[in-house]
Amino acid sequence: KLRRGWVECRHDIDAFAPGLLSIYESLRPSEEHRSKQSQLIDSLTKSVSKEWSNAQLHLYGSCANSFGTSHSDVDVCLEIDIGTGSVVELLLRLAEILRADGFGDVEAITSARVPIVRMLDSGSGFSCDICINNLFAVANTKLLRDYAQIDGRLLQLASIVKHWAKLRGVNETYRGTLSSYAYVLMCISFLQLREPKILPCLQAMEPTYTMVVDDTECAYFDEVHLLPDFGAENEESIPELLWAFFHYWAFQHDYRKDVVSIRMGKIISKKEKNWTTRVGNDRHLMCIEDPFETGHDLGRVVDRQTIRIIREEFERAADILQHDDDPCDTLFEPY
Ligand code: 3AT
Ligand code: MG
Repeated sequence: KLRRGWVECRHDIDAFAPGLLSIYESLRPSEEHRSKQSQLIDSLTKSVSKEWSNAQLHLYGSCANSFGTSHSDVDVCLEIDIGTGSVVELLLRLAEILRADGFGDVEAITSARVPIVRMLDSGSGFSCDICINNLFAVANTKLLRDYAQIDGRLLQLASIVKHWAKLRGVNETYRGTLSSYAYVLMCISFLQLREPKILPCLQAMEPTYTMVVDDTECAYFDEVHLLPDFGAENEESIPELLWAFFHYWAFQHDYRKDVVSIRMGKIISKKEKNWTTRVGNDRHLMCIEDPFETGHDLGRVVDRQTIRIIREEFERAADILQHDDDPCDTLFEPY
């Protein structure tokens, strides 16, 4: 396949701004959606505190990191001192309690990498995952939310990319493609690397926020209201950025050497991370470093076959945005 070098995007690409922005608007959760979500959290809190008075519920994932859509599930983390008990026992007990309190379709999924209780709230129709003491997720949720406040284009770009990934079937970790969280990190990194920059690197700045999780310090500059015009010098539009994002991942990212790192605000190398050889199931074919769990590669789920599928999707998307007359339709055609 021909690898293209530096290409300019088409001159009329801004014509697609209204179409793309209306897709973004249609994805935003409604007021009703939000209020149903908080009702669900309230009833969950009641059920949980009856049994464990010292427990705390945290929302994480897209219902709290501002990258949520009307299709997103509700992710909840139960923070609790489990003492000598086990997470699995606790989840089984939690499932019992929720069933007794009338929640529907309650299921404890204890064999997953992150064991959870999953349930369907019949009132709202929401699917809800509850995990125990996964405080890294709570910390990275806040980091993503803070990045989203700096420049509105992050939220627009990432929502459109997530939507694209869902419809094109490349947002399924159990099948070897990437999580929503990975796509948001890819968007943040991409905007940190624009010239002029659209986003800063918050972890490279003087920390104003610190949360310690499992002896790891999660620290960064969180006073983002002090950076209101950070990206203003860069005037790139959403269609330009979306095209450049896909173009980067299709033709410019060096899959053999590069690691995307929002922690460093730049591309780092597999060599310096020691991610050059396969260890166990971690193949490191496409590397996205977690900002706090830095040994964790969000691309580790990707294998030889799925990396081909993902890259073909990036190429397809870049091509459509470059050449198609009606990219807003074609781009999101279900695969
Ligand atoms: P959706 O809108 O639900 O698709 P989301 O942002 O809720 O997007 P996920 O449901 O994939 O994303 O994940 C929920 C949160 O869990 C996001 C992030 O805070 C955390 N998380 C997900 N995957 C990982 C991971 N591999 N390592 C660390 N944290 C993760
Ligand atoms: Mg979610």
